[in-house]
Amino acid sequence: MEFFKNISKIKYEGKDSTNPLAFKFYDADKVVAGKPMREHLRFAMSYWHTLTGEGSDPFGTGTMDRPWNELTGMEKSKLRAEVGFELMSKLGIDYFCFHDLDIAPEGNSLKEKQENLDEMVAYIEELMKKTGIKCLWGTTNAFTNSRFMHGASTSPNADVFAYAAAQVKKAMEITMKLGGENYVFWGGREGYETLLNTNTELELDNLGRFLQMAVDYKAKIGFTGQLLIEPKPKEPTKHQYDFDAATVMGFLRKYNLQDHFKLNIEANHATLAMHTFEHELNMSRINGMLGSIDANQGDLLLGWDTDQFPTNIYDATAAMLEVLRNGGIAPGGLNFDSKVRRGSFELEDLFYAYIAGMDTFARGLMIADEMIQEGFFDNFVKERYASYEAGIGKKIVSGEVGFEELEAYALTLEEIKNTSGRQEMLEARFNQYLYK
Ligand code: XUL
Ligand code: CO
Repeated sequence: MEFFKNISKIKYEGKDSTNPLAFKFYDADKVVAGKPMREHLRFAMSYWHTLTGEGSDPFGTGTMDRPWNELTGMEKSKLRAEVGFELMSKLGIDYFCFHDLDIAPEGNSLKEKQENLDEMVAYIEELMKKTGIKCLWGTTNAFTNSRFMHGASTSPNADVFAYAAAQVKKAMEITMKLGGENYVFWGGREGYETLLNTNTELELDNLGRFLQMAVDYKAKIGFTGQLLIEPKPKEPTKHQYDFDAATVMGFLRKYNLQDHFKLNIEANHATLAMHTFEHELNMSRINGMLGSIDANQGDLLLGWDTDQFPTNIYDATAAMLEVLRNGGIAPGGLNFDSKVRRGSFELEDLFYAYIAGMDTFARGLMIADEMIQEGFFDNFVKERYASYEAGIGKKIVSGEVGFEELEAYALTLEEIKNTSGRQEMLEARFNQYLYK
């Protein structure tokens, strides 16, 4: 059955096209920096926002007009899958990401949930075969059900820890079955509200134990996907343990897990942590930990996770500079952890949203490539640190000197000369690339 009857495969028509159902910049097979755009960007559909999001908010019920609205149970899950695969095929999106709870109903027991998942995995496998669409990552939802009110692996209740473990075990198995290239841990409710009722030390140790169990089980079943942690500073809890990239990397080192995980950086989580998106990507990259990207954007006037489709080319360019400097993002990709606005309730709005997001990152990729080719910014930075390439700077970097030698050297200095950081000149130059 075809659900988007009036929409055919979205084509690239170039930047002057006025057709809202065409790409202006994303030309999947066009080679940029040595490989096709689709291989740089590895776009993925988020199953949750796209297929299970209803458009409800704290003040109102769902608004989304969806063909499955009247259905329940497995029937609803199957229809969602079919619509999702048609959407991806028509948009030319090669991957999807999912939580276990997105693809199958929870059922009345853990056993029933597992059976529902098995049935839906078989169903989705067929759709994958038919369309050639692949799984970028899977994860578990250990935050919606009320049993997770105090967290999952950081819950004060050991039964909840055990239940969450059973969920991750199954979610990892089905991700493997679907050929998932990564498995994500986003900290759900792993955080706390008040120290008056919280043993943070035990909770963090338990989180470390839980992730070690995941590493062990991954090895046991021979799952070869990359494990990813997705930092977020707040929401739903006041203090999320996986605050930002730096916090997560420190945590992983403390529990000796650093070789088994990389980071899934989400743009709106970065801005909630008062960082730029590119800061989080950069911190991950320079530590060899950049694994994947949840591409969205927040509203800087609001303090919560609005998960909007990304349309800001400035930010996308800065992000793609980091991705290119990382030598790419595979086996990770660029998942649109983004949802249409509550008022954009029609099915075709999903197309406009994905087209906007895909074009934004395609344009960002092209501009970032040009910047790297021309080398203006790289040369500026290299020049700025030139004092470390000779003389005393070289000795500092190579570890040849300590405080005593540096004091002796400093005593010989008559004048210290600095040069301008030229921030405004650089920002103007950045704009010139954007508006070419
Ligand atoms: C929540 C969030 C999640 C993760 C997957 O803020 O970003 O959707 O990406 O659990
Ligand atoms: Co996310």
